[in-house]
Amino acid sequence: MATPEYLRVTAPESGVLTIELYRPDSLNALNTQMLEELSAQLQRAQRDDAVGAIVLTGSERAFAAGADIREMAALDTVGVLKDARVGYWQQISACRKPLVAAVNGFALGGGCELAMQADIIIAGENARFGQPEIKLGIMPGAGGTQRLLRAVGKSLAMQMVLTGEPINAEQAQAAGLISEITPPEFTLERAQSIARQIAAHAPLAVALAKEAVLKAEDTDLASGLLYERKAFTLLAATEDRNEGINAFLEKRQPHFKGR
Ligand code: CO8
Repeated sequence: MATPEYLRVTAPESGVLTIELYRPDSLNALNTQMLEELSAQLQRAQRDDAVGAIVLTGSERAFAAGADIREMAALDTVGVLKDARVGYWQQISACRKPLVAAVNGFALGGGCELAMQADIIIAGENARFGQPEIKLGIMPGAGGTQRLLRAVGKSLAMQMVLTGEPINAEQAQAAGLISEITPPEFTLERAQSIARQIAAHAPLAVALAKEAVLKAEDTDLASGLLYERKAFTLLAATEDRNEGINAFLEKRQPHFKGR
């Protein structure tokens, strides 16, 4: 695989792959190539047993200030319909391994939507989450009306989408969009530490647990509970489940094999 131009990727360490969005001249604006590179890295990570969890981060000034507006300006309706980014975006959402976003600075438009693709968001005190598309005469197009509503509820989602004004880290935490706030210099470290904890667990249990929690976002309670029960039952057939329980009973650390 070619070396990415707009990402900096750190080799997996203790089961954690770290991917940094890297387009410093434009506050990590998401252009087609960056999304293609990100999608390719996530797909590769899914096939790599050395990766148990992924951390996605940006710079201290910006996680990502949105889709690349210059690139968007060139697209008419047909161009938008044929936009390759949609495919990359879907591949990013389909990532089965846990994704932890470490967000400092601006997470706007597509940047906020990308952070919401993560399973866990850790944000620096300087983080700003917003959907400013309305100010450009457009609207969110990659989850900002759907995932944001599920994350923060109707009133705040409407306020953000219709005014275009961002919220700060404290507001984001109070609303449930993010789980923790850190000083900006520790955001990545904290996200990596959470990812390491996840990566140390049995990979199949982690994958099914992630799937079941995500299921809750788009199903009724009875179907979700049924789904959870089936996934729970499936895990009873894994070697790692026996190892986890035996290790507990034998008062030792488990050695999971992903089987
Ligand atoms: N696209 C392209 N370039 C950008 C973007 C962007 N989204 N954001 C910032 N930049 C560039 C600026 O043009 C500037 O470049 P230059 O120095 O060459 O002029 C550089 O980054 C630094 O930016 P500023 O000088 O503006 O920095 P400030 O600190 O003054 O302002 C802001 C920071 C407030 C973040 C400001 O840059 C801004 O408002 N940016 C645009 C934010 C925005 O509107 N984002 C939403 C874009 S639309 C979108 O995301 C639709 C999502 C659809 C998803 C599709 C996926 C399939």
